[in-house]
Amino acid sequence: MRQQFQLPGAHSSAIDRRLSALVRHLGDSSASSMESQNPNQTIYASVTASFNGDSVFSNIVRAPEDPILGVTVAFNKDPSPIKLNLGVGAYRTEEGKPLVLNVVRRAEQLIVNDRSRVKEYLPITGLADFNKFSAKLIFGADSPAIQGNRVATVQCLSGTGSLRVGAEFLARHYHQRLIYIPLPTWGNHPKIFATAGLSVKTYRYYDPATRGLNFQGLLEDLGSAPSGAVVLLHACAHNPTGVDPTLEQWEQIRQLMRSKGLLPFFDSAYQGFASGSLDADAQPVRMFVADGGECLAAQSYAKNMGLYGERVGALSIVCKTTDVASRVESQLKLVIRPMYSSPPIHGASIVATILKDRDMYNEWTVELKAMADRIISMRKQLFDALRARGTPGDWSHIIKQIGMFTFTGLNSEQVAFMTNEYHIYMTSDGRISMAGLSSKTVPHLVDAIHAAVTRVV
Ligand code: PLA
Repeated sequence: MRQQFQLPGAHSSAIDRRLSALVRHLGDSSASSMESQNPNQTIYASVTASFNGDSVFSNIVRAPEDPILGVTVAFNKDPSPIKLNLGVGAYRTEEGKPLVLNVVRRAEQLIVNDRSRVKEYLPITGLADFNKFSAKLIFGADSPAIQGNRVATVQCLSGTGSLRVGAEFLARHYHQRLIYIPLPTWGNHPKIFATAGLSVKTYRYYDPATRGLNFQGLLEDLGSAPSGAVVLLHACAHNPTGVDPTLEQWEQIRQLMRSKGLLPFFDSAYQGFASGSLDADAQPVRMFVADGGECLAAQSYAKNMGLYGERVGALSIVCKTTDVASRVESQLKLVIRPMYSSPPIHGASIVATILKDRDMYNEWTVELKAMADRIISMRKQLFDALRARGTPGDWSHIIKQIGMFTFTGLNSEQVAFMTNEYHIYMTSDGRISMAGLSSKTVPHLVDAIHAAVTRVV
């Protein structure tokens, strides 16, 4: 019997010995009982087979890199000293360095020095103060929904995790499984919702001809959506287009959606990054809450507090009554517990420390405004430089668009050319992260765009 354990043709006696020891160990315990149940198919056979050659995963097909995060993977492999990463939406300083906000460092110091803080598990719903202040941040301190105690807020893993928990909740408990997302939208949206089991449809949003909002198309598509359908709305600084509805247009969208009973699901990943004001950027969400109706909102602190890798975010579900909100929260716990049990403590403690303290909150708003202003100034510099260079095309959309990204209108061949010839990395849809640009790198980008539009058609 033991002969079965021999590896045919194996020359490594060390491996042989370890394998034999392992199989003996298995044979002494579980294997013998399995053998007695099924004498023709022993565990020995499967152990030797997997060591013999073919992996049990040998049929796995290699997956493509993520269209956004894969840009960074390619960028990291490029040895060129002039390379520039305008792919992922991550803020960089004028020196091209990632930024940790001073107020975040200050909050971290306080946390580290506070010996009463421990590392116990948070509740399933996360840090209570974090949830309370996050809801206030997006809905406003005087929000009727907060005052009426009818918001269920749970701490989640940044914006993505908040969207995913919201999607799972809807798939389990909401009568309509259809969600409408804008065309185009952040590339992860359709995957998040489809993975949760929702059916995903698009509504018209961007008009390539005007490089602006296709408002008519949007109204028509939402107008013909079935009653009760969920609608994903970017709260501000639409990704990838940088095109937002005006407040008047938001009001029309609100009226249409409420009249048809469509359920708004806001993705708020850039609060404060669009205008530099946290309150102004939350205005569209607050309009929908002010009418007393229900909605979902996913918040991320990745960009506006620079907490990318800390994975801090919140999902809020605004309900009609306190009782419904508390039942909703009880079900959110059932979604979260088998997914990741409870959220991490550190990032949420940073956010809560800052949001709770008036002085730190103010310091944050100043630093946030400085980031937003630097992005706005990069728009102006890029636009001016393209004009000065005489690059063919109307580039006014660069200064009209809002938030972290410019949707340049460059096609995928032009993008590939810029990457190959100029080592400039961006997503293939022509989106560039303005936050990755600096005064020093504008001339290089302008050279690349000029060459792309004059040489690659
Ligand atoms: N929603 C939108 C609209 C986003 O653009 C992003 C991030 C998220 C949610 C999720 O962010 P979070 O999970 O980190 O909080 N979009 C980035 C990064 C900045 C990415 O693709 O993950 C982007 O480059 O588009």
